[in-house]
Amino acid sequence: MAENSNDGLMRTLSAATRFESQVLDCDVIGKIPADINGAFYRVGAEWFYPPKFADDAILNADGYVSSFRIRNGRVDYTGRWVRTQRFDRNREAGRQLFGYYRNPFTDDPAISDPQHPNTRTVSNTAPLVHHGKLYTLKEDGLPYLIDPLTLETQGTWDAFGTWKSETFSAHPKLDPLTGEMVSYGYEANGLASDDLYIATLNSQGRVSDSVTVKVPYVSVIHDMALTHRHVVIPFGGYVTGMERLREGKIHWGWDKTKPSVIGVIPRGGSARDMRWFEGPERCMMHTFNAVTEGDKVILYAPFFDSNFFPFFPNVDGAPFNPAGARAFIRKITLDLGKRGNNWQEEILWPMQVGDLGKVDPRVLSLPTRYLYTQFYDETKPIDRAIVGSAGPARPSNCYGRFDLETGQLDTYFAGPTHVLQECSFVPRPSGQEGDGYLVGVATNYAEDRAELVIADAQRLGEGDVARVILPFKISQQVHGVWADARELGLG
Ligand code: V55
Ligand code: FE
Repeated sequence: MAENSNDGLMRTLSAATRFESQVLDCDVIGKIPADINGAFYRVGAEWFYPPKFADDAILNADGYVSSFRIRNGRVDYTGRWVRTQRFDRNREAGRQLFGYYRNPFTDDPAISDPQHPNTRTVSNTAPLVHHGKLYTLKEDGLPYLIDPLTLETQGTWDAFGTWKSETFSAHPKLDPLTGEMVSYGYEANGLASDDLYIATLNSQGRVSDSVTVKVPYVSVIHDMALTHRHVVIPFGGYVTGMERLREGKIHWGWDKTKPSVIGVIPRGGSARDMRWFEGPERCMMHTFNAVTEGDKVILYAPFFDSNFFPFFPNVDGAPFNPAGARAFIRKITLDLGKRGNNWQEEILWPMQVGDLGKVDPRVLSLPTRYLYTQFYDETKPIDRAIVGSAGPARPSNCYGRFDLETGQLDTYFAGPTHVLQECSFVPRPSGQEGDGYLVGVATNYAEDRAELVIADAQRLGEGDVARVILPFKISQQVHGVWADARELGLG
């Protein structure tokens, strides 16, 4: 897998750090801007007990939540396991009771209620901050409520009884103008079900509108996009079914003959308003943003050419092809004014990028100028003797700000021994789009530790303004989010 861009994810995630920790008043290099007051929440995955099957997906490892609380230029770090039902049952048994990723038929016989998703979800994918609460998310179950200060797990959440799906996406979208959340659950009514539930939640966290539609085929629907008028649902390539699950296989296989699909439904629309567009083979995981312009829906997303995950095997038996696991920043235009299928796709920058992208949350669903993501810049110096042995083959050494207006790329370079995880955007209060900071964790392979880097998002080329030093490495995050202190009443 040497050239596979997810090599780093595989390796760093398999070495669990396992402990819970709190570091008060962390060492800081540089100066943390005084206008930053809030917390950077991260969610990732580590095996508390080793997996039952060595070839299982790392996506099946236990959820771990962490936070960097920043105030008055000072930082406290906290990291804890998410106490899911599954985590507690494993702890009771003293071993791993759960089998393959999203296949309850491979669980230990001690699990008596395998059909209920919340016995299995590991809540390891993304933090969510909405209506003054913090949650951890995983697309195969319900959110877990987390105390934003102590990171204690406080149980599952079903939008106060209003959420009508067994699952809840790890990537709901927050409308910055209305305070609404739009979210969805796929395989909404049981394992391999073709029901897709899409719902709007009001600013109090209650479902105000929902619809259930049938998908063209059951696939990973990992992320969505939101415009001021439409909900956009991309997926493709991965397939499942009760047959493969009963055979004891991992939940997903890759079927290169399947089209990629984008569903578009007006916000508040009914099932008959849903339109499905088909495109070429693609692995459609994360989005940046989308916008509706007249009759056109325009989606910006770092999609892969083909299967990104080596542990979800090709259904035709072909070996995993690392060359297909490459993400590029794409612009996909769908014309709702035309009948039938239409799909225009353009690659906006020639280089391969990491697929964990962000926009300034103030422009989510709205016209957008800047996309941010991590990528590997081969022209920057890299200490192969240090990173090469322990780190990934294509280390993300830069954060990029990709300017959709001018085509310009500004880069933050973390240093020759540093590998960056996903960034998050910290808006500067009352500023315009792009006015703020990028924060993200770097693994420093020279010092064997983690550092939180903070860079001015409008001056990425000047390097970071501060680095928060942890005296140890921390686990790979899947996703993170910045929360202003006022959003969670942190003080
Ligand atoms: C993804 C991550 C997941 C998952 C399904 O990045 C897809 C995509 C961390 O868990 O379960
Ligand atoms: Fe994700």
